[in-house]
Amino acid sequence: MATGPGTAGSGADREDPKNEQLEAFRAHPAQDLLTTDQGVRIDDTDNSLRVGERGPTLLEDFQAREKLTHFDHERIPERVVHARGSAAYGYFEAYASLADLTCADFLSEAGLRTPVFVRFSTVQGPRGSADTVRDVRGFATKFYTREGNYDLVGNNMPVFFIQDAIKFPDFVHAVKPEPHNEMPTGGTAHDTFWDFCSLQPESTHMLMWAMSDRAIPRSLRMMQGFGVHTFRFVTADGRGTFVKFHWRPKLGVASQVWDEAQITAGKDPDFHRRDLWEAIEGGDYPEWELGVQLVAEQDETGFDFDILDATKLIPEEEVPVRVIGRMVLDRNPENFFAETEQAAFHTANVVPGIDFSNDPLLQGRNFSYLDTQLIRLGGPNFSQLPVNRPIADVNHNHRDGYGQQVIHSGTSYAPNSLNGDNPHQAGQDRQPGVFQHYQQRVDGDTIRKRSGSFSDHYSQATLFWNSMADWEKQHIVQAFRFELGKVENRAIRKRMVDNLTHVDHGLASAVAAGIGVDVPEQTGTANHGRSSAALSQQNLLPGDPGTRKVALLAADGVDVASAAALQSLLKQHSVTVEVLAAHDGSLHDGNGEGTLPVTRALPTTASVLYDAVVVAGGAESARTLAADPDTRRFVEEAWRHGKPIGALDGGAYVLPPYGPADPAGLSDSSDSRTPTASDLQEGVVVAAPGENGVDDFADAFLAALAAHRFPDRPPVLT
Ligand code: HDD
Repeated sequence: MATGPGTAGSGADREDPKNEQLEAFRAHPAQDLLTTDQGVRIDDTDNSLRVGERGPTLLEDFQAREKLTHFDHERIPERVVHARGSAAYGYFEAYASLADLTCADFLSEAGLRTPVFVRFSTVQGPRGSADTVRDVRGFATKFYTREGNYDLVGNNMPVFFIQDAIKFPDFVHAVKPEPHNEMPTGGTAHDTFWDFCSLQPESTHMLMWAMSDRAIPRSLRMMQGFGVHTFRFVTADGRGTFVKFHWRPKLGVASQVWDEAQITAGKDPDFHRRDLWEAIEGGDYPEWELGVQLVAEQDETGFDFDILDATKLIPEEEVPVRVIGRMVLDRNPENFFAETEQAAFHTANVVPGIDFSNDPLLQGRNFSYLDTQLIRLGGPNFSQLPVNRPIADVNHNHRDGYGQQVIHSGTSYAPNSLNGDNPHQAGQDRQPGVFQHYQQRVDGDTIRKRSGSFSDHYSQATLFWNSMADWEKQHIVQAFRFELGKVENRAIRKRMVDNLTHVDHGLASAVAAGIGVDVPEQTGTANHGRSSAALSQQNLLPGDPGTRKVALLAADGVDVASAAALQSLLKQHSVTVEVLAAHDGSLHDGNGEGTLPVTRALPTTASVLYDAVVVAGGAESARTLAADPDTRRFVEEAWRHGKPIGALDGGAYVLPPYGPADPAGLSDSSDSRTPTASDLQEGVVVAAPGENGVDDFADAFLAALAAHRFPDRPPVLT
């Protein structure tokens, strides 16, 4: 087992057939002489071969030519969408046999583990764009099953912008940066995107999701995933059941706020990538449960929407989600290019027991993914790349092509007599482990027309809006105002507002008021008043603060004992406390009783990179912090972003509502200045002086962390 950088700890040690397969392809750092590609040992790679010390370089220098040529060819085209991504390996574990629904082997047995590779992504931005832009997140899972690879290529939102794949190039041309100036990077706040969407009302439901906080996740580990389309489960005897797939994060669904996301994009453009990587390296393996919504074939048309329409979800109140297994990601890739970049997903990579529906978006995707890999990965042999290789045996008559890695012998055609007609075909009779398409009767005229059952573009957008908590509604309005406020063309703004009147008149009016558009008349479509609790993030918080990151602000004179006690108490709940100070190194205790190691110097980090902030105890430390503009900014930013804020004994001076205007006025005795519980605003926790102070503080602070945000707290400090 490799142990170099990027190889996670215990997760790498479990039994894992995919990992064993990858090991054969790993090249560990050589402890030997440098060679050329041909294995010839090299004496010097720093100087090219030249005529005299100051003379021209010789063409004869095969070493320089090889080195430069390889370098010149190191880049491949990035993905046309979802270019920016991060990935990890892990496993899926089935909870029970689903043999009554599907013959898929990986769902056939309780406890059966299947290796997986999951790549998360943003959609709009290029490979080097920031993680925390407002965008849909890709959630693509490759299951290396014993019956071949199954790819579930989903997103963190359950619907999509368009209904028919033939519109995808139009949509992507509109969402990508403007063609003349290649702006903006990573976001949708520009004219072509809103021009397209305002003219394409089928995008309205997805726009509601994209303008909600779902588009600015706190972490890739705290997002739901959805297969989006209706697929089919198929049993061994050919019976079908429609199925929608849901991934549910164990850590709950949590988001940043928009101001925070924008600052994060500058402070740490790799925020999500780093978070995923560090969680896995640290043994906090992210976990999701896989759920399914099942619809019997005969109930296909029993909804007030079409289940083949990818702009619709099936409300969980109508069809509950049945949980069928869990997925754990416990191993980071070792080489970003080889694994994350070369991973090739394809919606048509299905295994026996899983099949398609006639969703026209899915049908088109089934063409596009294979097609795109041919140009991106340079030919038809990309499934031989280590990350893409199935663990199932591969036997076929495909030959040759760029990058062929296999030395095939014997025949490559069927039928043949020279190799006993091998590899032989399984035949049409149903056999275990052999893919057979679901048999459906199809009858109709050749027609280029959308079904009438796809024509209601607003009811579910309204359902989503109605299901939001007040603060979620506010965020949606603010997001529309931000995005449309950046649209130069006023007619586009107006057209979009007009569309929103069909969702909810209050929403349309609130958006209009912010972007200089006249508040529209109430139009024909009245809000139907229905809602679905499952759609609100308010109902999806974990109730467990595990893996959150807390900043403990401190200075010399800190109360080391209470700081260390807090670190250890929160660690028991998998919460990390990092000590931040003006300088790196360590801090001296005010009582001369020891030192507190500093995790990071304040200038190297930022408030937005933490879930919460605590001001350490100790009067001298508090006095220094209260006078420090960087500390005040840190706390104020956390406050503005609705985060839990805490203070250990004495530290409350630093919290702006309680601290003195003139820090010089601080007395050495902190007790008299400690605010009482009734003074405190939501999400503010202050330790009471005394022996149990830190324990009680830790309990209350953990509860505040689990609540994630306090959107009702006044955003501005008074
Ligand atoms: Fe797509 C990549 C998800 C519609 C064509 N798509 C891609 C990825 C994800 C999705 C997660 C990144 C995979 C990876 O990590 O490598 N796409 C979706 C979802 C859709 C969807 C959930 C709607 C339900 N996509 C869609 C349509 C088309 C495509 C309708 C074309 C007809 N998607 C592509 C692509 C990409 C891609 C151009 C770019 C890179 C790649 O495939 O491998 O083929």
